[in-house]
Amino acid sequence: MRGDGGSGRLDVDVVVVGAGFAGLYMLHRLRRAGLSARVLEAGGGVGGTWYWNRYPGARCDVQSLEYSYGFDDDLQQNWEWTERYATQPEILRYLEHVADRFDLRRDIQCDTRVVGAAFDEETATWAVRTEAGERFTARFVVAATGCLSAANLPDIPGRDTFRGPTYHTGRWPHEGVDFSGRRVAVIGTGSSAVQSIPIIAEQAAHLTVFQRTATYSVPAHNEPLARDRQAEIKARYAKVRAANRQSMAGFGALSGLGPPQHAMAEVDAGDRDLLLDQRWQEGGLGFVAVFTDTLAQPDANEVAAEFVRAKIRGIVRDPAVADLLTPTQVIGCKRLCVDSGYYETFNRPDVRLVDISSSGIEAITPGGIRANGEDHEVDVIVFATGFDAMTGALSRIRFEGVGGRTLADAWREGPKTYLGVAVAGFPNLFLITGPGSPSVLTNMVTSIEHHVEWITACLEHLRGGGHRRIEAEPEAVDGWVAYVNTVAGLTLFPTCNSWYLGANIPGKPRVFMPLPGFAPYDAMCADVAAHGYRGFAIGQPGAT
Ligand code: N01
Repeated sequence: MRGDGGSGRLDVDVVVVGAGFAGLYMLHRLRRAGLSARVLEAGGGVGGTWYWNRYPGARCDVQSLEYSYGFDDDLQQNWEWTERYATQPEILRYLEHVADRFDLRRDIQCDTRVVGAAFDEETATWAVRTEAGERFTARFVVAATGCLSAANLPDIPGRDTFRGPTYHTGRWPHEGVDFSGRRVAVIGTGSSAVQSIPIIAEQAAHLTVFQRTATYSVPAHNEPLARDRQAEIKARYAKVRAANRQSMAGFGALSGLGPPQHAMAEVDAGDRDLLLDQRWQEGGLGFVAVFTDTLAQPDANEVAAEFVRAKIRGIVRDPAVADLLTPTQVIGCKRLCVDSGYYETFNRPDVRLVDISSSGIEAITPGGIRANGEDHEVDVIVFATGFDAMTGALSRIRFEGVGGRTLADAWREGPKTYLGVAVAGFPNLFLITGPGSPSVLTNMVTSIEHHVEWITACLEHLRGGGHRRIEAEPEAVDGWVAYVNTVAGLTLFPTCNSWYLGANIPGKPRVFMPLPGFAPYDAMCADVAAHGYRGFAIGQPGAT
């Protein structure tokens, strides 16, 4: 299977980079289409996000019965989920089961980090390089690299002088971490922090949380999944999956409350709290679906935001701490968090919240963290500081397209794609859930299945026509980037410093990267395919 250093002979039809939800399903579909493939995975096993993110409390914010593959009815009928929201170990077991069930492992090479890929215009092939110096030649490359896989470890002065252990939530040690008797610092208050803080607080001698921006969190109301509830959903699984595929976010079919019915202004003031309370009681990400315009109209958003702020003030006993925990930005602008006892944790006498909103962390010292002129002595630091989202994993690979231009250069002012799957100047390269697609604003599994199926159909189309080359046209890319900006501009998403905008990474161009709305998007992709892959140049130049 190993490459021969560029003689033009193909090792495989397709190299897939990454063996998470996207890479596993991509491999399965490629095989079924009769194409040969090799999956190259940096991790020591399959699972992607669920291989790396082993921090305490890690679980999915989308319900298990929705956050799972729908492509195989036997699989979805046979697999038994144990909780409403699955834990990281359970999701990893599921993905390992999928790898075994479909005999995928023989084409997956783990511990193999892809560092570069160069397109050869003469042969219309990619030469893929790994960190260990292996080379693979393939007609196509599919980047199944994940939207949230490049960990962001902020460059805080003195970071490497700390004398105790440090951990990033997205690179958690497999053997786990014992916090008992330790003084722990957590930096960050996004989803990973919100999930891990209550559990770390239970174990640690003392916990200090460093908060730059207060976060909105809605209760998960996680619980064991009753057998009869699971059986009832499985009996109508096809309908559940179909409903999610026609929804804005790729999930929500299990909600007893359904999609939003009314704009905020259409609801009597007295009924608004009732609707909000129903969503709060149901819990989870569906909270923002309370009004049709929660994410579009400032007034509607403020009503939902103020409801959560009142909840925070009701839960947190110390008014000064409650104040610090109360967010001021638009709700849903940064990804909503889902928790089990997050705000309650700050009622513990052994937990302290440190506000670093005005001047950040001054320094990490050998003995702890300095902020606001105060030294906080700690034994362990947990970086819950997120990811270089959507573009980070791609830009860490040196993709060289037509004329040797790198992807990093092509995206210097922000990512530019067509449909979120293709890039002008990078023929035969496909992105799964790339920037410009709904991806992180949806149930990732719904978006992944959609892209994998679309890419597979495209490859079959090329083979049917005897074509060896496909490339997004620059005009199509420009049109798509403009469209994504227009849609994002109709929402409140661009109004805060979120990772959706790249705002968490110093120097990263500020561009709203995902496209809001799954349902109209999938129809647009189908339309492009139905019109002979409109916006793509197929079979030229040089190679048909
Ligand atoms: O990362 P984040 P995450 N100094 O970027 C702070 C998905 N996910 O790993 O908001 C001090 O959300 C940063 O502060 P600010 C989900 O899509 C899903 O928690 O930038 N602080 C923020 O508080 C999620 O959105 C699930 O001001 C710094 C935090 O660190 C995404 O992954 C679970 C800092 C980072 O929060 C990322 O979540 C977990 C600095 N220099 C994650 N730099 C489930 O489905 C950053 N921060 C369960």
